[in-house]
Order: sequence, then C-alpha cells, then structure tokens
Amino acid sequence: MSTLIRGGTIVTAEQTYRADVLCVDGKIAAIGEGLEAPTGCETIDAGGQYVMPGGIDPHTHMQLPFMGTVASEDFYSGTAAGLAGGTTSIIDFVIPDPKQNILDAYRTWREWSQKSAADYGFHVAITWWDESVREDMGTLVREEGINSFKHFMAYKGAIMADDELLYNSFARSLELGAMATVHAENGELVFQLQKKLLAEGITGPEAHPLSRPPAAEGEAANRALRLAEVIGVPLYIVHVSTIEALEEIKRARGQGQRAYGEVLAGHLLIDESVYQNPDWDKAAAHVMSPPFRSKEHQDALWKGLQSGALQTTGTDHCCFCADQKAAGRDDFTLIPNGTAGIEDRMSVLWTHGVNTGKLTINEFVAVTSSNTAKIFNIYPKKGCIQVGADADLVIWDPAATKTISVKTHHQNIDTNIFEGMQVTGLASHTFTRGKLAYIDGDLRAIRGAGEYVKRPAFSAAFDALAKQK
Ligand code: DUC
Ligand code: ZN
Ligand code: ZN
Repeated sequence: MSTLIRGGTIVTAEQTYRADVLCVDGKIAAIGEGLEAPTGCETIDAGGQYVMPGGIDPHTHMQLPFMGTVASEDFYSGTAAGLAGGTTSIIDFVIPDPKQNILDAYRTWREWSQKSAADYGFHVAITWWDESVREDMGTLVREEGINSFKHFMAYKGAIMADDELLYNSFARSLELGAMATVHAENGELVFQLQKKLLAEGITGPEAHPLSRPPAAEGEAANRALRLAEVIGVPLYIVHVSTIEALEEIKRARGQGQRAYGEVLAGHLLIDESVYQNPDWDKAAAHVMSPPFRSKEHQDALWKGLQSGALQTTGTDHCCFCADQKAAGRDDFTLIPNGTAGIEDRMSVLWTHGVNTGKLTINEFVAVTSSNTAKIFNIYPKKGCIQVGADADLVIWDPAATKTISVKTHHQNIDTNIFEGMQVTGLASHTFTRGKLAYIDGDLRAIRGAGEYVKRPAFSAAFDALAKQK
C-alpha cells in the first residue's frame, strides 16, 4: 500500500522545507521534490499546507477504572478522537490496584487496548512494593518494552506512593534503565485540606482547588526531584501546573539533573474561575488534578514551554460524563477527577502557541510530538519525518478554522473544556502508519488498527549515570 503526499511543506522539530513524501507499507519510503507516484499509489494534494509528524500525547487514561467508576472514553473512541485532531500515538497508564500483581494489571490494559485505532504504549504505575514488584518491573522493561514507571504522590488511601516506595522504585528504575515519572502533589496535605474543607461545610467543586494549593505541588516536585537527584535517576514530572513546580524543574535542570516537565493544554488555557461556576455540573466537569490554576501560573507555564524548561504537552485525557461526576454532588472529594482534550490539543496549541508568536512551527512539532518520542525513546520511529520512520503524519491546514464544541467533537464525553473556543489551524488529513484515518471531517479510524509500541530501556546512558554514583 502506498501513498504520495504531494506539494506540502514539511515541518519537523528541526527543519521546514518543500518536499513530497512517499509512504509505502506504513513507513516513509522517500522524501524529495517532484517524487513520482508508483503504480497503484494514492496521491494526496497537500498544497498550501504543512506536513508534520503526527502528535504524540504522552498522558492519557482510556477506560480507566478510577474513583468508583470507569472513564467513558475507551481505547477505540479515544484514539479515534485523537486521529481527528492530528494525534497518532498515545502513551497511556497501567495503574495496578495496591497489591495487584503488576504483570496481571499490564496484561489487562494490553487486552483493553487491543481496540485502539492508533498506536499506543504504556507507563506502568508503581502503587505498592514488595520483591515481586521489583522482579516484575524487570520483566516489563526487558520483555515488554516498558521504559517508564509512574508514581502518584497524591490519592492517599488509594494509589499514593510514599517516600519509601518512591525510593525503592526510583532505584529500581535506574537499575533497569527506565524513566521515573511522578504526579507531584503532596497527598497527605491534600487529604488533610479535604477533611478541613468538608468540616467547614465547603462541599462543592469550588473546594477542589482549595484542597490542592500550588504549594502541595511545589513540595512534591521538590521531594521527587531531590530523591531522583540522590538516586541518580532521570525524572519526568507529568502535568506541571504551577510556578512552584516549574521553578523546581528549572533549579534541577540548572544543576545538571536530568529532569523533564510536561504541561497539559488545559493548564495552559483554562483558569481556576471555572470552579466558581454556579452551575454545579459545569464546575464539576472541570474537576481534575492538579486543578486549573490562576492566570499567573498559566503565563509561567507558557514561558516554561517556550524556554525549554517544559518539553512536552499532553492532555491527561480522562473522561467522565455528568452522571459520573454526580457521585460527588454532596462531597467534592468524590467527584471523579478528569477532563478530556486529546482531540483538541494540537489545534489549541497551534492557535494559542503558533498564531500568537509564542512558538515557532518547529517548536510546535517539538512540543507536540518529537520531544515525547525522544524522552521516551521511540525516536525516530515516531515523532519525525525521515526515511524509515513510521508514516504517522498529519497534513495541517494553518488557515482552517472551527469553533470547538461538544456538539461536533468525537470524544466520548458530554462536555468539552474548550467549548466555544475558536481555533485556526487544524488537521486536514491524518495518517496512521500510512493509512488515511481522517480527511476533512471524515473520520475513518479502524477499530484494532493501532499497534503496541515497545519502548527500549535507556541502558547505555543510564549505565554512565549509575557509574557516577
Ligand atoms: N488526575 C486526573 O484528573 N485524572 C486521572 C488521574 C489524575 O492524576
Ligand atoms: Zn496525575
Ligand atoms: Zn493522569
């Protein structure tokens, strides 16, 4: 099967140039001006448009069992929605219950993800510790292509990792050549503040950000980074939402630590006023952790992205509909945490990043795709346009415009946090390993067409680091 994308301007993280791209059997086979279409080859005209690596969302939770319910978006509907927005790969999370065998949990998530329409991989959360977990982490890295382990420093009484667990798992990650990652919020502090707010009779969604102040994130980011510094393991902090956490990353990087930060499209563009909405459902629809913050934090996050202190953008796509959020009508701590974004991440970042001059088009590719591929060791298979790479491509129309709405999105959720936002710059065509999955509003995602992407360990680089210790 071959496709020739003709007449577009290729944009990678490094370069912008006019060339055609020939895709054969799922891979990029040739790049050059005036390429000839082989017999039987489909030709797509990309004149006046950009041809970019498909987006990679490093942070999604499809059909996650969480807070007494299950996320409404499954691996098929979620990856299909991603394809409609130009995202061609995701890294989701296996989250074992405490005491659940982590290999069993991994197999369960692999089963669920069979229906994916786009390629996918997994970070595996370490939610408890014993010798079997230590052993099984090795199996996951050596045999299953897992190279990152996630630690929730929040969610006390459920999946929270204490310092002992962080120490053991970070040290084991270093040994294995895997990246340690954290959700940085001080879970004890959040728990105590939740109790205090409820006791004071503050039970609505407006209490959610009050229970998770920026200091709770800054403290956890500092603690995780300091542990990682002493242990010598690289650390990636997911969904950085505050100045406090960003400053910790900058400090660590400035001291030569291998520290990375991800920012969510939602945290860049939505502020905490959403929790004051007198319509309970609308306020609850924005309950996610960490919460949306003040404009001051948003400005700092943009600068973090522009300066390279934050390297990747994700969504934490985790969908709960109004009937699910209603579980917390009398107690905000029971509102399932999560919001959607996979379909809109690329267009909102283009609109508010590229169109405002904050990001160049090459930086856009870096922060939506290439940096994630590099940090999680799947580059240049993913995140780049070169011969031999997977033909995960998006043809991007910088002039196309739309108003984001729940009425037209493909995500399986009854609300959209970007509702009413006018965006300019949209995917016109999305290819997943050479197959056209989206053309101008026509979503042709195929259930089960996505493949699991193994991510090799970083042994050589890690060996060098471990030796310095
Ligand atoms: N935050 C959310 O909002 N949802 C899923 C997990 C998380 O950390
Ligand atoms: Zn999180
Ligand atoms: Zn998450």
